[in-house]
Amino acid sequence: MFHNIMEVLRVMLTVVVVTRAGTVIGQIMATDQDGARNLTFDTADNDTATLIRIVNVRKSGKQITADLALKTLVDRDFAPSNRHIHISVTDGQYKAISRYVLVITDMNDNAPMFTQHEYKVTVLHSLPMHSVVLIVIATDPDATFGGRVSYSIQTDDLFAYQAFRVNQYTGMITLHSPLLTHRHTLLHFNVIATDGGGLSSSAKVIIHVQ
Ligand SMILES: [Ca+2]
Ligand SMILES: [Ca+2]
Repeated sequence: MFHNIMEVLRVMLTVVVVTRAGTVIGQIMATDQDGARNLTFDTADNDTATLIRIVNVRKSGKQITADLALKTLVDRDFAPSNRHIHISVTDGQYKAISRYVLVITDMNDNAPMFTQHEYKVTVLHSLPMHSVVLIVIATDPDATFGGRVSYSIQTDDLFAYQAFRVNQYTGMITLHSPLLTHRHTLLHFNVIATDGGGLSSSAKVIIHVQ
C-alpha cells in the first residue's frame, strides 16, 4: 500500500545558476516512505524536455536521486536568460512536479561586430569643419559591460589621424581639420570597436576627397 506520495516527495535543485555549458547543472532528489523502488523522474513539459536530460539515476532506501544535465549549450545572448524547468516524479500511481527557474548568466563571449567590413565615403575638399563624414555602427549581443561598445580611430597616416574624430559612444565621425590641400586623394584609417571587456574588431574606412 502506498502513502500519498504527493505529500512525502521532496525535490531540490542544488545549482540554479549556470554560465554557458553543456554539463550537469544540478541534482534532483525525491523520497517515498514506501521505498524508492518504483520511483521514476521525467521531464514534465516540452520546454524542459528540450533543455534537460535526467541522468545518473540512483536509488537508496526511500530516496531516489538524479542529475540534471543540459542537452545543449545555453547562451543568454540569443535566448531568454531565465528558463522554467518542470521535473516530475512518480511511483506509478501518484505524481508530483517540481518547478525551478534556471538563471543563465552572461559571459562576454562576443566581440563587437561592425555592420560593414569597409566603409567608403566621398566628401568635398571644402567640407566645413565639424561636419559629419560618416556614422559607423558595431553591435555586441553581450550583457552589461560586455555589450557596451566604444569607438576609436587607428591609423599610421598622421594627416588622417588629425583630420577625423570619432565619437566614442555614437560612432559618429566628424571632420576635425581642413581637407583643402588633399583634393583628389584617398584617406584611409581603421575604426575600432571595443567592448567593456576588451574584445574588439575593426573596419576599414576609405574617404575619397573630391
Ligand atoms: Ca554572452
Ligand atoms: Ca562583448
